[in-house]
Amino acid sequence: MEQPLFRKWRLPWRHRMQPSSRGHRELSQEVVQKAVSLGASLAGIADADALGASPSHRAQPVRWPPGARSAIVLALAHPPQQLQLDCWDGQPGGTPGNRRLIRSASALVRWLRQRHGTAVRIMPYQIEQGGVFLKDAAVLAGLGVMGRNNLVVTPEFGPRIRLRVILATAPLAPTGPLADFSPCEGCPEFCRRACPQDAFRSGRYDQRCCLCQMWGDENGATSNEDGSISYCRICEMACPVGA
Ligand code: B12
Repeated sequence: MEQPLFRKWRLPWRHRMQPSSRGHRELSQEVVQKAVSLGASLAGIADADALGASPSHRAQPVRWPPGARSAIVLALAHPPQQLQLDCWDGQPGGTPGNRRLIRSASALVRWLRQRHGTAVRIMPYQIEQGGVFLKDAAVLAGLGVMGRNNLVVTPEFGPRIRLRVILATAPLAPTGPLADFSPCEGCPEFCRRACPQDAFRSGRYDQRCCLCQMWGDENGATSNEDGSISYCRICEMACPVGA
């Protein structure tokens, strides 16, 4: 029999706490503020059903934890001054930046359980390991919009962020999507023109070109002295938004 992904989702909080929509909004804001106080550069909430129906999840359905009602999205800025955050160093968690995101997410999970008795789960990074599509989550949570570089572009940090999602059974008011933010409109596409593999030559992002670049990176092109790997980030760094 399939194991429930939320071990504690039948906690009595459901009976104790039936917040009004104002209550949902207040709780949502409290969660976002807490996430930021725990180290996230940005945080937001997406409705879990809307996320399940988002373009990537429609194209490739994932195993969805039963009872999930909200997706809490955390972002950590990865600015050019802190390149080490994105070095794949062979340690658990992959990169120092991802480990920081995991630490913030774990602390938020503890807080949500203790303070609100909410059942929560940090979702894995890889889709094949049960993860969700993080960019779709970030867009629905209002952290940013899909840019022409195929990345989420935020007003504050452009596309130079890394993401993590926590699913929760609590009904939290969504904080997005963003209105009135169209950073790519009228832009001469610095990102697309800068791609060393010309991955946008067809007018759409071609994952195969990107993978070619990344294999090259693994084979030495951008390996660091300590053996860690810094994968290509040229389409992120070329973006003037939030720079
Ligand atoms: C597999 C993967 C890769 C693969 C394939 C990428 C791909 N897009 O096909 C490879 C290894 C090539 C790769 C490359 C990179 N990746 Co990657 N990758 C992932 C991973 C694990 C899954 C993404 C995936 O398979 N998507 C499915 C494909 C089909 O989606 P897609 O091409 O993006 O197209 C979808 C969206 O555009 C969406 N969409 C389009 N329009 C709209 C509109 C709305 C409203 C919504 C909601 C959605 C939406 O629908 C499309 C169809 O599904 C995610 C983590 C995660 N769990 O989500 C990170 C992730 C997407 N990668 C990330 C990054 C940073 C990179 C790289 C810069 C490499 C690097 N140095 O880290 C490059 C950038 C390439 C690029 N310009 O897109 C970040 C993106 C952060 C951001 N600002 O958006 C993520 C979220 C990981 C993280 N640590 O946060 N990646």
